[in-house]
Amino acid sequence: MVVNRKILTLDEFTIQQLRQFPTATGELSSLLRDMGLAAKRVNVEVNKAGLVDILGDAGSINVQGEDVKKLDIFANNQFMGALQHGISCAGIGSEELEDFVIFDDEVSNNSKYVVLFDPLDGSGNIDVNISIGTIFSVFRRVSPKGTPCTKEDFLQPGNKQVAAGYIIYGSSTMLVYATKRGANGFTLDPSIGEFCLSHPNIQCPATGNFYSVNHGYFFKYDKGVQKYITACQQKPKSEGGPYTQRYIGSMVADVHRNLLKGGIFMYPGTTDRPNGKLRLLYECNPLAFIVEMAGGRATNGQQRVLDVQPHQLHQRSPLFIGSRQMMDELENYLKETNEANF
Ligand code: P6P
Repeated sequence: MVVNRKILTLDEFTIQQLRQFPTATGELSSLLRDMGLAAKRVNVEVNKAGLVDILGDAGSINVQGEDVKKLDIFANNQFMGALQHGISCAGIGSEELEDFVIFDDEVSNNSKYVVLFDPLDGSGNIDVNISIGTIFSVFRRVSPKGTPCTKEDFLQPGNKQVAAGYIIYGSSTMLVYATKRGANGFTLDPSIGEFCLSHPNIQCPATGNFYSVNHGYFFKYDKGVQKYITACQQKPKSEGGPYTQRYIGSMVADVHRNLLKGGIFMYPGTTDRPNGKLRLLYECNPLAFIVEMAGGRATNGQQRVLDVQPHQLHQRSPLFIGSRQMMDELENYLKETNEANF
């Protein structure tokens, strides 16, 4: 019987990667499988969120007499639970939780990694059926194995990430993750309940004609950002212009489209929020890692996102991320107005 080895599941892919490194312990493969399992459970709930009237709104009791949790709390508990009951993670940081969670049990204290995640980014879009996402970042701990993980394990610059990924709950559900060996995409096949390799070795096109930004804040952006946005609108036809503005208010979806088709996503600082809205540790860093591994770039308007030294779990950062040539052009406008020391 010929086994179709072309369609690799996430588990088969991570094990295949593991086999290429005989000294590897398999903990990272196991961690990625844990994330995939939690993602499948979240996917079930996200897909029936539209039935909330039947299932009961968050905070109510559903027909089975169970507490209905807000979907982002549900998602947080799924990812935290999968990691805590696995063998690879010593602790987590989450957009949903005030402080780091140090698992502090014998297996976790001997685990190699810590994970930061936004369990359900863009969850405000659920009730209007717009794609949403989970974003995660994986670091090798710097504290000694055999002891509880510490804050320092989480507050490492993004260039120390071992892996990063996102799940997009959209027209199909996809898990995209990157290691230093590249970025790969897996689409959930509901008929077998497995993520299957659908986008091997993702390469972000060097340029594109999508630009993603909230135009409502235009007059609150720095002059260099305003000049770049205007340049996108005035691109001559000969340069693929005018560019198309695509911004759906769900960063994972916008970044995913730009990663595959080419484009730039911007969440700049503004006069009233100079550090912008997005969080460095579990939104900017992981997406920056993935896009850079696929050949793109990511900065905070002043420096490479992955070189920023974090100081606290929920700190914010401006974010400019996408195709290399579009990022280079943006950089020229920011430099022109002396707003960047790239
Ligand atoms: P604004 C969702 O809340 C989110 O964090 C990102 O997914 C999205 O790109 C951004 O905020 C939208 O923010 O201020 O433009 O509505």
